[in-house]
Amino acid sequence: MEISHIEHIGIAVKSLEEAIPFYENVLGLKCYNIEEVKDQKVKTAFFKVGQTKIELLESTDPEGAVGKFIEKKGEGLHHMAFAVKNIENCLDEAQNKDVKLIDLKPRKGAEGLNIAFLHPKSTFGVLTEFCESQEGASR
Ligand code: CMX
Repeated sequence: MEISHIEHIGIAVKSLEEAIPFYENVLGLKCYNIEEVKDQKVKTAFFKVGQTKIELLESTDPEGAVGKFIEKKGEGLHHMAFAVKNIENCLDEAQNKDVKLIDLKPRKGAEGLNIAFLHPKSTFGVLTEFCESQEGASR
């Protein structure tokens, strides 16, 4: 498996509008993109920290993954995403090593990346995501 860096860290928040000023006015980061990912039932806001991004996640539906997470656990760290070269190979390898996959095949996530999640019950409690950029898509 070829992981190059942590692509982003996902943080569940109740309100982007309330959370963004902490990242901008206290940490001095700049929100460069706000995007709704309809099939994930979230609105996202992105900040860059070196090569890694912070992705704030606001739920748009209490029955979605982030809505349920906030209801159960409150705001906080939601997932960690690794940048990978070949996402299908990574999924095959994880599955062959008995890791439970949420997504058997990659799908489109925020910023047009190909993404797939591994189940937190087989990754020591951390919801884990693979992200493949367009450059990484060539086999
Ligand atoms: N991190 C760690 N554990 C988590 C978790 C998370 N983010 N989300 C849920 N869990 C745990 C719950 O605490 C629960 O544990 P217990 O059984 O010990 O109580 C268990 O997983 C099941 O949780 P649930 O609330 O019943 O939720 P579901 O099983 O319906 O769904 C999951 C859980 C991980 C499969 C689902 O959230 C999922 O498919 N996530 C991937 C997609 C996603 O998170 N999308 C939002 C972000 C999208 C983006 O970045 O664009």
